[in-house]
Amino acid sequence: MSGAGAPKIQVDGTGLRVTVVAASWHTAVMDGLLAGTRRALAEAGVRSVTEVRVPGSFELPVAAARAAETGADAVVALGVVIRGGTPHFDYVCSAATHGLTDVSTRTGVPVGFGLLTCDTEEQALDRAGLPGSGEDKGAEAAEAAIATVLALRAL
Ligand code: DLZ
Repeated sequence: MSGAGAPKIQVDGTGLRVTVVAASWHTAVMDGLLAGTRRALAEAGVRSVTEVRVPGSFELPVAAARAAETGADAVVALGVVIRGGTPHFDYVCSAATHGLTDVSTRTGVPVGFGLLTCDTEEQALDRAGLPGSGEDKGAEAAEAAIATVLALRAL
């Protein structure tokens, strides 16, 4: 999937409570994603930010669900899964993706999807918002979550 065509989203998140749930595998990439999310939330004026770390991306949905059910206006889910030599990659990616989708549609609380599913660590680093990266998926996920809160309020 290409990042070309991504919208430039300007969001005002003043007064929102946002919870960031973040997996712990692939430290360098996760550091970049977290930094991008923090930067985007600060630029959007979000003052109430809670961060929770879970072991792996498989655990993201249950943490996102708890956050959504206990008062967060939006959740940003961050993780990195790198393909290995077994089908494990597909199971973890599928479970995390379906789980996060279920949380957002079931609770009505938007979940920003900052889960990188990559063939190589190089691909993940290029999307992590680090110096030299081509994309900043942590920031994009935060902006999308806030933008969706605002969109839902208009319905
Ligand atoms: C087991 C596993 C593997 C092989 N790879 C990753 C990965 O690349 N990224 C990630 O976030 N988590 C990985 N995990 C851990 C699983 O997500 C999960 O934490 C464990 O299976 C324990 O439930």
